[in-house]
Amino acid sequence: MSIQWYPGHMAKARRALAKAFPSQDVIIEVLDARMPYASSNPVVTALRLHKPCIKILSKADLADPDVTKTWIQHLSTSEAQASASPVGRVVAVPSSVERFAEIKKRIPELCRKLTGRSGANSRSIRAMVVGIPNVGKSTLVNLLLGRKVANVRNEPAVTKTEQLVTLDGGILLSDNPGLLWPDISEEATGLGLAFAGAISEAALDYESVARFGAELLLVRYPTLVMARYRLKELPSSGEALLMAIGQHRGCLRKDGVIDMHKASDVLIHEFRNGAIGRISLETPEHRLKSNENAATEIVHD
Ligand SMILES: Nc1nc2c(ncn2[C@@H]2O[C@H](COP(=O)(O)OP(=O)(O)OP(=O)(O)O)[C@@H](O)[C@H]2O)c(=O)[nH]1
Ligand SMILES: [Mg+2]
Repeated sequence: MSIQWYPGHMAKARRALAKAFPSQDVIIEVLDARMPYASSNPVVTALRLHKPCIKILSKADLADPDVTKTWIQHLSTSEAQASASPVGRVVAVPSSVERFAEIKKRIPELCRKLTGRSGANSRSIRAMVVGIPNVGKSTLVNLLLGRKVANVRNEPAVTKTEQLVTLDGGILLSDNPGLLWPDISEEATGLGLAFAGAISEAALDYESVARFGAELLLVRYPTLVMARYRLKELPSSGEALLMAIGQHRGCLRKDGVIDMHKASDVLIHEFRNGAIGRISLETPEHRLKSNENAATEIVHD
């Protein structure tokens, strides 16, 4: 499946990003802690080049804490590595509701450290908050500012235009519309983004997204799934899990057949709000492996 979802405002946002990047000192890329690789926009990586970057792993309260730790190590580069690395200096930081006080202090400090500017000099620092839709960019901007200036809602494409704010200490921060890339060609990436809520529901086949999520959960978190839906044995497929959820929750059509759309809705929403448990959809190891497999397939072709 190739998700072609690139509405007009996103094409405009991409052009704005390309124009604004050169004048920025720090890029703050907000990723989804449950899938930092799938939520990392290749357009941002390509435009950022060597500019210092803070990668915020947002919604870490919903992700598996051990997996988040491995992502933080995997994504961060030391000063020594940065000079030799094509991605430059990256500091990855987990963000979640319970860490908000720490984040409010740490991000301005990191902006000063990464740019080497402190005191009055830090007044001129420009930092740009970017990332996929619905990942928590505006929440972060409001948090850093200490009051609500940006609209926050649990749906993609809430922020439509760039919004500039000045933090205490003078850092100029910009909030931006969520950005996807024109052709999400890797199936697992598109379905993962959809499962987590970054792609508008109107652009998806809801049941395929739920089946994809169900299969992943069965492999990665069978115990959580069995406990949540009070299952005695593990369903043999994503489809079977959705049927079991439908049965457990009484999602039935008038003719008594399980309503797969409703069952899909239950799974998707309970994953998104953390009711099933703290779940990470990908680990650095599994991503590295799937990249190796893709490379091998290309060689064999
Ligand atoms: N659980 C949890 N939810 C969060 C966190 N940060 C943001 N959210 C929620 O995620 C949803 C989207 O937040 P926004 O800040 O509007 O996301 P955005 O990236 O600005 O979205 P767009 O402007 O649509 O691109 C809201 O329901 C927030 O409350 C977090 O750390 N943990
Ligand atoms: Mg926003």
